[in-house]
Amino acid sequence: MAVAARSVSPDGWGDVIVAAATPHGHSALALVRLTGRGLDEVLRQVLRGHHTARPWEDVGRARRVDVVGSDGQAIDDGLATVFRGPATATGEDVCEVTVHGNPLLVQLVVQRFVEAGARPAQPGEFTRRAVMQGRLDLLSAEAVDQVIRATSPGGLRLGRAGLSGVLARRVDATRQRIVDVVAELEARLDYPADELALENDVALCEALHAVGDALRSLGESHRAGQALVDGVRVALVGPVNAGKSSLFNRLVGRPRALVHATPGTTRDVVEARCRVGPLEITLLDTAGERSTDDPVEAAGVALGQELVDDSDVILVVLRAGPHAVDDVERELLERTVERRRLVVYNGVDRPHATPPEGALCTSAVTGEGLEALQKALVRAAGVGSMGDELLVASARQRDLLLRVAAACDAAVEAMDVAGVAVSADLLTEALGFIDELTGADTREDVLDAVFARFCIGK
Ligand SMILES: Nc1nc2c(ncn2[C@@H]2O[C@H](COP(=O)(O)OP(=O)(O)O)[C@@H](O)[C@H]2O)c(=O)[nH]1
Ligand SMILES: [Mg+2]
Repeated sequence: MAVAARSVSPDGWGDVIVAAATPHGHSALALVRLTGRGLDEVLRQVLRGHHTARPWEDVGRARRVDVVGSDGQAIDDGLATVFRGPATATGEDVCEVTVHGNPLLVQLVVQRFVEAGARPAQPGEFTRRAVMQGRLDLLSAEAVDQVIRATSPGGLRLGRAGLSGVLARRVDATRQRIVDVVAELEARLDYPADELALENDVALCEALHAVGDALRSLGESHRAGQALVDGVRVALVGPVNAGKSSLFNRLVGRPRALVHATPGTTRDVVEARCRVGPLEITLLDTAGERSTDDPVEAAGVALGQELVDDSDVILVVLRAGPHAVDDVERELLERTVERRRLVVYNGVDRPHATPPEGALCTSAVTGEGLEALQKALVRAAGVGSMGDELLVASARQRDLLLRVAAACDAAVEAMDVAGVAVSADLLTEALGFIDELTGADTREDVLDAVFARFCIGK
């Protein structure tokens, strides 16, 4: 979503924006934030201090205030704190007003500030201001969003690491290494007869390979990073009566889905969240696979398939036998072969169960194999044997990291074939990608894309 045209003052500050910084809902307190040039003028119309005439002049201290309507009546009372830019969250003057946590009240307070000259903020606009004012680089801004969205302790750690600048420092160091190589290549172009050139070529190529490899593995950590921040959607599919709903209940830890020996019991898609190892997993239980004359069951099967297409991991639940693989199972295995999936044979407690050797096996009745299944789910989500390495959770970051890595590889190849000048050009292009990554090159469309997914008030 594009941010509306802003009137920007000579110091680069934007117009006054306002938004609730806490979620819509009933709570003890809610926070309304404002920032921008001309903040005092807005506050002067809306805030009435209990103990001081102009609470906005009492910088950095929470002051008791009434939020006053245009009729002079108090809408609510609360605390207001004003911070003066540039040493603030946005780099501009900021005011935080705490009121009672009623969504209707919050709406009235925001509306009142708008009447007094503020503008409702766009998603992420506060953080965007911080980037525009040089208070945050783009990597840290994305980390703010990750800290807010994280669904697991690992996701929180990842976001916090981004905020602390670890990722930015790693990227800066890489940039410097590439700049050094470009400088060396430019020197070659100026002094082509340098006798050391050949020997140095090997060292340069090794340096570039190392940079490319490191960035590629960082870029590829995106799947694990995203799983930790956003969680993972896992859909259970399989023939009727394989035990999908029973396994679903086992994983969720409570009898959430209906289980019955009657085939076709599950019709609607049932969704529940559970914690599996380090991850928050959203499990989807679907209607069993079979051709049916019942239009409601058929609609359930179709809905299930749509949601399955949208999930990160597919858990194919088959009966542990004894029986040969039938057509329904064969078709299901073929249909999901390209997807990230786990095949589990359920019902190993039954007499004569004959699951294939080495397969993942469970009993939803005794709980056998559940732990192994949970571990396999975590691995399938890409969060296998992770140590404390740095991860990225933004697709934008992944794409740019992989582009820089590819440019480094191409530059190495060009050294032998197309020549040093081409290598230098490719690396200069790579530096452009790095600048886009960190936000050193803050193009409006890049900022639009990054902040569109933020929540309003952040
Ligand atoms: N013995 C045994 N029975 C199971 C197991 N899992 C499910 N069942 C039974 O199989 C029937 C169908 O189970 P359900 O979870 O509704 O299957 P779904 O159609 O795949 O969702 C029920 O009677 C369950 O009690 C298992 O691991 N062992
Ligand atoms: Mg079921």
